[in-house]
Amino acid sequence: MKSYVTDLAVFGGRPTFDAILHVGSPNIGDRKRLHALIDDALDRRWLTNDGPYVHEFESQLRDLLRVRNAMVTTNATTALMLVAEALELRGEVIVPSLTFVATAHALTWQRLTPVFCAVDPVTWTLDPAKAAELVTDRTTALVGVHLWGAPCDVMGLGALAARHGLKVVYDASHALGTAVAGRPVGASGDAEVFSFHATKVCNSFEGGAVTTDDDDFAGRVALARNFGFADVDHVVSLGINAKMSEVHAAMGLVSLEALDQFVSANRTNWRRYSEQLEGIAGMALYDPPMLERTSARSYVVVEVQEAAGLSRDELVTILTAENVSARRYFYPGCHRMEPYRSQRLETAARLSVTEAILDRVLVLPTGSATTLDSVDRVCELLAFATARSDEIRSRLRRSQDRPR
Ligand code: T4K
Repeated sequence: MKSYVTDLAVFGGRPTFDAILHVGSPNIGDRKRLHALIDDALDRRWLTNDGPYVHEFESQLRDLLRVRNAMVTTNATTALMLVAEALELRGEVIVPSLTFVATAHALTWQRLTPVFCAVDPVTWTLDPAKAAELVTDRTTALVGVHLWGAPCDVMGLGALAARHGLKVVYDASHALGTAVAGRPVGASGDAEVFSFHATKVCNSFEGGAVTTDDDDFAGRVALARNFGFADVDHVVSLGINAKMSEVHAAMGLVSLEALDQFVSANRTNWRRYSEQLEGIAGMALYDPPMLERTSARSYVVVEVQEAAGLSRDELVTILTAENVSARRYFYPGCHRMEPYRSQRLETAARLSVTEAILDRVLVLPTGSATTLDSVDRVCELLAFATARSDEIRSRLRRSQDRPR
């Protein structure tokens, strides 16, 4: 508990946390079960290439997401690349700049041109009306991102795609556990892509998946994932190695078994953040109003508004010194990262909503490794800092001005 501004670690006080409280600390399921599964794989001497755990993981994903096909991959970035290859995308693809850079990089790696589009100011997901303005005769697809588990305007994007004969792909890396009107995301558009990276609600250390109801397309993805092999000695298309190993699939299975527990921990933390942040000026919890949506609450995303009296970056400085690893995801936006920054200078003007969000966004720690006590202490810090914003700001400025 801090009593004076000088108690803050940024001004020399003792940090609130002895060890770093990570924003993406992994959820870890039953270790004994994981070890047993790995032992079995070793005994079986079948370590990768379409093994039994990969099959089981895919089968469980199909059931969970209520989708006809789920193909697991090394990670979501390669999953996006496989989708672009299997859909034979060419030319330009419309995509939000408000996403992890992997969404854009996967397209660029496929020699496609990402065209960065504005997001809706309330949902922060791809705005179909703005996307419509960017369609040219070179456009072949739209890639929507279910940002922080908030589903895109699937109807609006689907209608736009149908009008122009475009493919639609959803980057659902954040959206395991999101359902709209009781239906899990995973079966919309031509394909959806999930991530099972260590920081995701369900992780396989590294991993991803392509999900789709289209069986022919799924067959093409499965081929592309394994060098294009249709059978032994029989290569029928361009492919790459994007196969998930048995150890990764074992971790995925153990994570899925504990998914309800992880989601429950997230929801408990989210409610506590919601209660605590309500009383703090300028701390608006991102929770877009969407009808009949359920969310795994895997992310706690705060918009730092004027009323906080401190900027988002000042708060990040304060929290980091206290050993709270809060992040500015996805600052400064793909369009301000290379290679995109040097390529298209006109994008910044049309991305003013995106840039305003990226200047204010603060992602706070959650997940099963974050206790309610930690949530309380993070919120206490935010309450303390915002209540003494004037003094803190002038001290921060003075310390910046001081010669080193
Ligand atoms: N599309 C979207 C919308 C995405 O958000 C992502 C990935 C992708 C596509 C691509 O998915 P993958 O190809 O990765 O499957 C992290 C993740 O690496 C990345 O997967 C994720 N999004 C992104 C949002 O976050 P970084 O660069 O922030 O990672 P890093 O190493 O800074 O770690 C983040 C936090 O988690 C830190 O507080 C440290 C902590 N952490 C991390 C790891 C790996 C741990 O405590 N333990 C760990 O094992 O990207």
